[in-house]
Amino acid sequence: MIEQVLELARNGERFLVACHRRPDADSLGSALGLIKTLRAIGKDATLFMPEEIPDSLLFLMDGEQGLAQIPDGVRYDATWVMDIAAKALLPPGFPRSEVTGPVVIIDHHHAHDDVGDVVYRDTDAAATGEVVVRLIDELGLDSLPEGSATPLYAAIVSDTGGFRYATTRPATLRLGARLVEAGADPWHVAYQLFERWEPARLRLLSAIIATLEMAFDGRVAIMRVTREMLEICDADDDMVEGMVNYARRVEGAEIGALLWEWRVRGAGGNHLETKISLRSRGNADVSVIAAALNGGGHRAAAATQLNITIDEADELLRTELAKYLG
Ligand SMILES: [Mn+2]
Repeated sequence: MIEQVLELARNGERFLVACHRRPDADSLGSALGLIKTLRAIGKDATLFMPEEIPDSLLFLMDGEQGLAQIPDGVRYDATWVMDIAAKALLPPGFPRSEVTGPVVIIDHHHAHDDVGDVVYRDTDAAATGEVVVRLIDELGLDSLPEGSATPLYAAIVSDTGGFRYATTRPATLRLGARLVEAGADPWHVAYQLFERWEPARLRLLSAIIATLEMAFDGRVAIMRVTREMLEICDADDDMVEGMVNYARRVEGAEIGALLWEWRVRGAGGNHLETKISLRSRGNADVSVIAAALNGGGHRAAAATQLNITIDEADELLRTELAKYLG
């Protein structure tokens, strides 16, 4: 499978590189790392970015400009989509296949559907950024491409929670060292990703923590965030990212859950849906619970989005938790 991907990279001339919907540091860092790599082997590579990039990730762009829309008549030899597990997570306005050429998936998610024409997915990798480094090495580049160290380091730091999660292997740490040797600055990246909260985000954290409820004899910690809470805190949806991890922190809780009232902007006007984010401390496999609720993800982190109210989602979640926990 990697041979097919390498061949595509070598034989094509003009590539588009995209992230999953609502890009995170792994998706965007991998995309930028791949773009620098493709350029290093003499190819033309462009970032497709139809969505606004969260403030905390802007430092990764480093002068790179994303295309929000593909100009008329442009055709690509292939389009790479980074860190994507499901068709539903393709970015909004993802171009038609005549424009994209073959869609190449570079990913590391265990739970996934059959998105993409060519797939290179390493479910042992801690981050898609790690998979990109493998591509760099397999392409025979003798050093990491100029400008790739910081985005790839950020991808790995983000998906391993700062080299803390169980996905962190000796190879992950060695790769971190290699990227730092190549110029990535650990504090700069950690500061941008984790240590730069606006006051509104802290207010939101406080409001979310106030909703904390222990269920199933303390085995599950459940929190929620509503549109009203976001409004009162003057916070936006990007600030909710990662809040679910606070539920996992509760001593004794095997599973942390965050119910998130989510505004969907559609042609027929706005309506509210509910996202459920799940985290496991280690033993529970939350991707099973997410899958039962029409979602997906990893063993330790999974999510779903349901077209029901937050109270209905809460009830449904508890039903599935009861089944899972027995
Ligand atoms: Mn990832």
